Amino acid sequence: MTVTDVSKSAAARKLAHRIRRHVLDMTCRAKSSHVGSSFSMAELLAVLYGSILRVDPNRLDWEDRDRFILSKGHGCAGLYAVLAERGFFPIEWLQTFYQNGSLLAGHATTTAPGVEVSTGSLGHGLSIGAGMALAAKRDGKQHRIFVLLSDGECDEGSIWEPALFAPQHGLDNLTVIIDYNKVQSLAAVKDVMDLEPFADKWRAFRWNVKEIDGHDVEQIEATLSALPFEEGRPNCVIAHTVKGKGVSFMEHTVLWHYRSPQGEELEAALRELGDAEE
Ligand SMILES: Cc1ncc(C[n+]2csc(CCOP(=O)(O)OP(=O)(O)O)c2C)c(N)n1
Repeated sequence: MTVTDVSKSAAARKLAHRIRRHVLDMTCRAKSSHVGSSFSMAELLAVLYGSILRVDPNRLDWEDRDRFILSKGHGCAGLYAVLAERGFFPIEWLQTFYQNGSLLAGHATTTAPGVEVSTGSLGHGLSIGAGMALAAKRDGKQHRIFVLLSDGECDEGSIWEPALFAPQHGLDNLTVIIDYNKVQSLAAVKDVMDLEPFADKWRAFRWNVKEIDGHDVEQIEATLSALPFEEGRPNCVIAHTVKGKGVSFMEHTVLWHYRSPQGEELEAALRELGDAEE
């Protein structure tokens, strides 16, 4: 590993930490949540926005920018946090999250600068991303499309239709990343609609699949830097994660899918996460 790699990883870890601190503050202030959903993808967002995505906060309509779609739009607190950190809008705006009149709505909404697609009705981001990827190919463009799905989301919407469509059209400019935290809103994924053998399903649909630890910034960086994995095939990254990652009593729990951290629980979470500047 080079010195640059080490400092890149340290920066990604720090950014993930700052995302979690913002999300805790935002969901407490708004008395709303999806805190666990944001925590499970903090490292994925940190690496994507830290070093992978070719985006420019000063040129929102740059035609050749990469497109990122947070299909699991209920996790928008994490997305808004990373966009603010990357300078798409002032950090102070995060304090308005989920409040009347705010540009930062309770599900990912394009009123927030940098949000490409409004999402929240689960199961649609991959269809939109596949369409964008096909359009980019036909226009001879080099930009890439990234779609972040949640695992429970794969039970619904139109996930499996673009899963068929993308290989048919050789969309190697399309990458689906799945935040596989094994917990959905009311129960464990395996008890509601088991996805296993999950990687084999995507392979059977002719995607090139990599499985990674979704909290290991070096693995995320190495994997997403190697895109496309294979010419002519769409890319699938199954990121094994922990719902609520970073705060022990939130980890792996259904309770913290939608619970606002308040009082002693907030204090305890803050103690565990530690200082945002460290
Ligand atoms: C079409 C649709 N149905 C139901 C919901 C309500 N809902 C919100 S989050 C969620 C599931 C959350 O679990 P998962 O998809 O695994 O996401 P995670 O938060 O664990 O990343 C559901 C069913 C929705 N947003 N959209």
